[in-house]
Amino acid sequence: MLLSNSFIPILKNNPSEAKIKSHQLMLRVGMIKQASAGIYSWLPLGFKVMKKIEQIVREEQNKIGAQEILMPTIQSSEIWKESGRYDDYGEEMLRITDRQNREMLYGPTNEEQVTEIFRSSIKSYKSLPQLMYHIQWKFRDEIRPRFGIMRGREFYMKDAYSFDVSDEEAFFSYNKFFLSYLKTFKRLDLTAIPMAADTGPIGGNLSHEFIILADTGESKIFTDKRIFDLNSDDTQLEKSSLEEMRKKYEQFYAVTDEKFNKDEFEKIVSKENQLITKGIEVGHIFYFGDKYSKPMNASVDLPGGKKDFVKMGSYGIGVSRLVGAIIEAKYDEKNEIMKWPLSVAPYDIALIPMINKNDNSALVKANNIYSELLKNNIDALIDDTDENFSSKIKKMNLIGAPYQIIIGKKSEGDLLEFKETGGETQNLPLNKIIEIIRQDQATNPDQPRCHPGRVVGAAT
Ligand code: 5CA
Repeated sequence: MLLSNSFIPILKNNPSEAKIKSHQLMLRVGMIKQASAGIYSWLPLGFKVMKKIEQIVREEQNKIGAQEILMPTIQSSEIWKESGRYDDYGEEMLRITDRQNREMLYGPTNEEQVTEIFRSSIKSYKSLPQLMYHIQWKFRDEIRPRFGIMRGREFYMKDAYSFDVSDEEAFFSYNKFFLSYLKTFKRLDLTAIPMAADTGPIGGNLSHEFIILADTGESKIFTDKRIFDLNSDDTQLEKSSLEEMRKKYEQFYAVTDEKFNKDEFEKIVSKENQLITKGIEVGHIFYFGDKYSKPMNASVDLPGGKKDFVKMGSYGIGVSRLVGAIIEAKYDEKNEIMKWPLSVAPYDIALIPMINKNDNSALVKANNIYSELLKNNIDALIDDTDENFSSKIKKMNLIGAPYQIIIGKKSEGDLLEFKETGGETQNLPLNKIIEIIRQDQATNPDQPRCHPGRVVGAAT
């Protein structure tokens, strides 16, 4: 893609209304544009990143056997009256009346809708478990929308729901999502810590928030540092292995402030292992048994002939929030350098030719490199504008493709000036560069790579 053809409206300076670095960068490089308070349009750069995150989330859901559906954004109030949440949800719910005077609402979450789908078809334990998810816009009329898409009113969420015959089976489902979340965040190059959490308006008594550390996060956390050394790499998708994995995490104290108890913390965690800091909640999982199935009468036949209400859990990931969370984790604000993880980068590599008025050769060379990269499934952005070199570099550092090639006087012959964004320059031939990027891609093999936009072969 040529920069001159892209809609990437970059601002010269940091927008003054943005208080945290993710919001600053997203406005600065034109990833989003505010439509009204807490509501945003997603422009090409931001949209591309969000869609790549969505795809990773989707693949990891599919791996645990969750089935993708799509429920509407607009729901009928009837089902919410059945569950009893229509009144409880309060002013965060955006209520709408249609022309027949029916009470509708813009869904803040989908427990009721999915329970209604389930109960109309599934009648027997034999069809269980069922795991279903969708990735859909939500609306919550947050009293204080802030930090851009981090706490929006409209936001994009992956929400999944599990249906099981017993508590034991339901914990198995819960643990599958627990593992799936650890793997999802790892593929996004984030360390997310599962923390015991309150259940709020979703309900139930078992819940974990997945938190990434960030000074600008809205969640206060209290934890044993050693939890950061854990990983879930050896976990198998079967009951005992998953239980073991969850126990491994739960052995360490890790809670958000709603669950915090100072005496307990100081008693359980040695001084040197105590960590009190802030973080961003990127996912939240809940087990709530028959909280919805009972009032909504979603029951199944059991093996012995009796009936029981199905046992449910729900599992959310803030897909749009993750765009900001990755920036909070990766953006070097001081030097104004963003380096996206390759798995979600809007472009894999930036080509920066030094063009002057009467010599087009660097751009021709950039186009040839572009075609070669494309053949290898590497998606490049060429800065074909005639701005000066330092402002080109500045711009590309903000856009954040994880690799850069500078095509200037020095790149005569086979060797190119190549670097990881923000890193040291190396002089390498193109085939070696391709090898490095291909290797990086291979650490994330499921990700479909190239989104070539407009092919530039014809440019001169
Ligand atoms: N039904 C449950 C699980 S599917 C649920 O709604 N959980 S939640 O309320 O915790 O939301 C799930 C995730 O959505 C959160 O962990 C957070 O990452 C994201 N999220 C929640 N509210 C917002 C918001 N206002 N703006 C952006 N992301 C949000």
